[in-house]
Amino acid sequence: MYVQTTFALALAALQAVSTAAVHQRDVLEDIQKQAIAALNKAAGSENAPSTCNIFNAHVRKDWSVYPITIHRVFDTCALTFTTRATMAAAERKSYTKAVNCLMSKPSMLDPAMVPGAKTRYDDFVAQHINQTLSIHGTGNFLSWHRYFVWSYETALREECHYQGYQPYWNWFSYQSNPTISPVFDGSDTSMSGDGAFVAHNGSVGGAGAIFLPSGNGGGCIISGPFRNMTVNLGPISPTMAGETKVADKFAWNPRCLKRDLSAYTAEKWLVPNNLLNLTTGPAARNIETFQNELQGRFPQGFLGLHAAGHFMIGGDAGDLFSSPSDPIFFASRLPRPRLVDMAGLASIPGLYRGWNHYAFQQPA
Ligand SMILES: [Cu+2]
Repeated sequence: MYVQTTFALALAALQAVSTAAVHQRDVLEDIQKQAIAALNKAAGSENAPSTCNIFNAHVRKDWSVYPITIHRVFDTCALTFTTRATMAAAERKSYTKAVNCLMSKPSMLDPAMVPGAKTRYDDFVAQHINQTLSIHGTGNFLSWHRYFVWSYETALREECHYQGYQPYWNWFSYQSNPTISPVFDGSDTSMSGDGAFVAHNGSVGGAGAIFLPSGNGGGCIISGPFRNMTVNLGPISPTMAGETKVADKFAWNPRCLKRDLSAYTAEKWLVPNNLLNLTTGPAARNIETFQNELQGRFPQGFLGLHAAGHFMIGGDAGDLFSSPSDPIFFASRLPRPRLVDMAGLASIPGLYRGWNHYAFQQPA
């Protein structure tokens, strides 16, 4: 098939590039160029979807650099992509303003059932908490989170007049120092910075199997748009040393948002070799190996890209249940569908059945 042949050639070329060379840019860019070409080709075919295609798909932009992003949303318009679309400062501010707006609106949940949900933002945290045990380590892990992000994006747009789409945080940038990333530099155009320094003995990830040393934070966020944010739910499964579990999973536990940004986690697991393994290497052989590699092999000390994304942020983001308490959660979900889409195009037979007929739709 044309697409597979094209990808085979592109991937062979990509794998021949040294890690050091690809590290300087978006490591999926070469694969993605092929994907966009294939999408254009599909869009011109008689089987192209008429209601959602490369011409009318929503654009989700990268917060900072490495601007090419391609992924899709699960619901109405099935394809979402960006092409050299980096968020301008004003766009970043309008996004964080909308998130703060969601945090200022009252919860729509029944307070008798979820007493800790005080705001509309909390409703999303509560939803994740409620379903945690059936949406992680399971076959619906990726599709559920895709839908979750779409729901949140829709709430920002419809309830808080946000004009844009959910921004994307590229895991594979600023690994050696996330605090200087435009995402985390603490400026007014960031997603807020690190937590204040609080001496503590690291965190434990990988279902308690993997020790992660402390970064330079650990305390409350003190800069950027979310510096005054109140977290109402959790922690339910705290991972940072010194944190105490809340009595009930829906209890009200108002406190500041904490982070402990970690270069250790990013440099160890969010690296090109792991990414290539998932998209073109042995892990892309089938959906089972893909999911296992993405979600980690904890007994072997391999945190995996998903958990590494959580622990690059640390603090509240390390909690399996209440991690959406940190607003970066939603931007942090987007590298995964992007990886799935690339792997689906490149390596995993049947992940997207019948390319010409379904063009990026998931298998039933
Ligand atoms: Cu989750």
